[in-house]
Amino acid sequence: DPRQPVDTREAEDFLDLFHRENPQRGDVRERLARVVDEIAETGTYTHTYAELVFGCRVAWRNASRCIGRLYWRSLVVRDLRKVGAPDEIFEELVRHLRLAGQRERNVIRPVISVFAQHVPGRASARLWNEQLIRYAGHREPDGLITGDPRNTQFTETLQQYGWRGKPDNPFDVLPLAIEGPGGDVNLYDLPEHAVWEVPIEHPTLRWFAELGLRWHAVPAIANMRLTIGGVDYPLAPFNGWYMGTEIGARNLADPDRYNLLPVIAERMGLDTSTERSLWRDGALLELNRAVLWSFDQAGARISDHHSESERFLAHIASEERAGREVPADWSWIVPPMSGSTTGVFHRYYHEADQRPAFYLDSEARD
Ligand code: HEM
Ligand code: NRG
Repeated sequence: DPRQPVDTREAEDFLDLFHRENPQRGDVRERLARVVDEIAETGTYTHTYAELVFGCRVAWRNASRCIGRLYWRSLVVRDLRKVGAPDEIFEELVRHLRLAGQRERNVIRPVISVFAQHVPGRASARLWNEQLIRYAGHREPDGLITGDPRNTQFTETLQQYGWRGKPDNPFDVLPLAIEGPGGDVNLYDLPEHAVWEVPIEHPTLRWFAELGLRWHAVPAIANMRLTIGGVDYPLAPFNGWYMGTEIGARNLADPDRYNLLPVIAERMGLDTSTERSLWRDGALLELNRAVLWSFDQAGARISDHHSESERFLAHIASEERAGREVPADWSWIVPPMSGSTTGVFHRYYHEADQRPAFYLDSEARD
């Protein structure tokens, strides 16, 4: 219920955690007493900047599907809690992308932008996009899809609001759809300078570039609700950098995404008449080598699944030294190719739903 006041116990749990891990912040009881008063008066409370930063970093630390958590302390937190108008939100999302992916310096940094918190009984602006950068799925008259089939429905929704895009471009960047608190919807095209893209080529297979593949350098998830100490932040897009398999073993390879393995296997001259030639596996390998090589060429940070697995195991070890268990979901942590060649495959994990956290917003449009 969006009119429910903040749960005081959740606020207490969070403030306890914050003060336990940051003893220099003084006595929790004083702060808690003021927060309880604020909730009684207004139904919610306002985090201090230090609480907000800590809350965002711990939400990442608690993301049980994320293999990239070793660097949770380095998350850059942008405090945009005063920003609520669609035009200003768009401007700040462009700034987020510019700060997160700095093409001229070959830098990708983990960043989160935290917009206005939810206030009981009050509507706030919403972003409909799943990620800040996604490619359209244009349905052609014959039913085939140009682009990313994952986004076909969302593309059609945008078309109902007058967007056209470039229907022959399989990598047609979608506009941002921002719904104001009054229910009006505004579409915004991202400027080119905010969208860093990497053309995909292969280190030895010359024909690979002819496939015309590309992917964006920065994955920026925009449809997850951040919850800290009972307070919800419905708009808090965040990004890190890619692990190669997300692009090479899923986005470009899945049968219901770009489905490129048959095309690549054909070009490689593999025997696609029988599964036992392992043509899918052969094509998958070369596609993933191409993704890593191309991002390296472009100076766009990307991790490979072997190194990222080792880093994640190091993260577990360092968290355990700090007296904390690491919640993790095996089925998301294990990479989608060559699972058993990575260390993360050969063990089980602590499964727990800990807060602060990111949750998929079930109200997000698709
Ligand atoms: C999921 C890697 C940064 C939060 C994932 C996944 C990977 C990954 C491989 C699984 C995605 C999938 O299978 O679709 C990384 C890497 C990062 C990074 C290499 C580099 C720094 C971050 C940051 C945050 C974050 C900065 C938040 C502040 C999450 C969350 C999920 C996730 C919430 C689950 C998404 C879902 O449920 O759909 N990450 N991540 N990650 N990551 Fe990270
Ligand atoms: N698989 C999705 C992105 C999910 C999150 N992955 C990250 N997150 N690397 C895709 O676009 O392929 N991150 O914040 O870096």
